Amino acid sequence: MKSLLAVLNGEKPSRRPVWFMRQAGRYLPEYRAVRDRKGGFLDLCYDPQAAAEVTLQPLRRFDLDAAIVFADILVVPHAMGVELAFAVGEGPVLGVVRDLSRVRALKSIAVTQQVEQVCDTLRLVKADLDHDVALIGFCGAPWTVASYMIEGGSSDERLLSRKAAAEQPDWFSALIARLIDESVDYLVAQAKAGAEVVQIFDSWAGDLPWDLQETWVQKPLQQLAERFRARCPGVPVIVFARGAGAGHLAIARKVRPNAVSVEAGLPLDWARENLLEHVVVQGNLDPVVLASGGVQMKASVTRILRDLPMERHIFNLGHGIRQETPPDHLAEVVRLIRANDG
Ligand code: 1CP
Repeated sequence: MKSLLAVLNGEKPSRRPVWFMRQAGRYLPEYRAVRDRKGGFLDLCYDPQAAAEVTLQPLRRFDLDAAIVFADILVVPHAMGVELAFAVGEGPVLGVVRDLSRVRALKSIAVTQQVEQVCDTLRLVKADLDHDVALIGFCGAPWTVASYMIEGGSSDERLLSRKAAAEQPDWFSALIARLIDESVDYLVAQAKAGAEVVQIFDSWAGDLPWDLQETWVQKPLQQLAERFRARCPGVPVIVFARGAGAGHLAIARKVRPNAVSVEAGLPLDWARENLLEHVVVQGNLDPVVLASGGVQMKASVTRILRDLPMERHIFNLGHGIRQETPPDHLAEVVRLIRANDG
């Protein structure tokens, strides 16, 4: 069985599975070449041939255990009818959703071209994948995706979103509910198109105080995961609630994913003692340490390998790869992991 699937199913893998969040992207010259040829990031996302090509690029360089479909968490709002553009050198720019009439105008993603194109990418990648590499589909979590819709793009503090979570106006609850519905359908579509695992990215989970995390992070994740599992039993779920800290334990218990992905700041001895009896742990090399390389990178990798057993761990980063990362550093990390497999 593929190592990633073995670990997620509670079985002993033949080696420690490893993949990297944002493993396809701008740190790879071959990615930049394809993106430039396609004219931009969104054109690349919605061109299944090109998206399949960049999905497979990191697999050609590194001995990895998973491919993650090349798309973005903002495909869901885009398919729901929200305007979306990626300005050169800047982050995403979205049409703002901040009242009930805008929430009511959101469409169902079921038959959109955007979703169809991501599914076509999955089918193309699946047909080309080595037999021991697993294919991951993904979506953003309701809280994180809502924050982009409320702010109209990236934002340092996400204050409008955090105020909405605190004040709980009708439109905010309605927006979260709509995102749960559409994200379930989106993940089911990806599983049907060949995704063998799905990951839910809640990159801004750590923005909220504890009681509001229960309401706007944990509960939506729980509903999303339960409804997905009911329709796709047997497809493992990984939840990345970045910055949840000790909250990863509540997520493990309530959301009951197969694995939780943890940020670089989470002590892995704590994770071993508290999380491993409930879930597999994924993570958590710091992306800045990966970009720096050298002695510290080696020390960090060695410590992660020591702290978590191979049959309950998926090696990954604490957040996505940074653009300035030399690809050689990933190759070295993979070598260190393989040398430890024994
Ligand atoms: O310039 C470029 O080529 C675009 C850079 C880029 C890439 C490579 C963006 C824009 N998205 C992606 C792909 C992507 N995004 C993937 C698939 C590729 C892979 O993992 O190999 C995935 C899983 C994502 C997920 C994603 N997009 C997240 C969650 C993970 C995280 O990093 O926290 C988020 C928050 C986004 C939004 C997004 N997409 C892109 C940008 C610049 C942003 C904003 C990020 C921010 O606000 O800080």
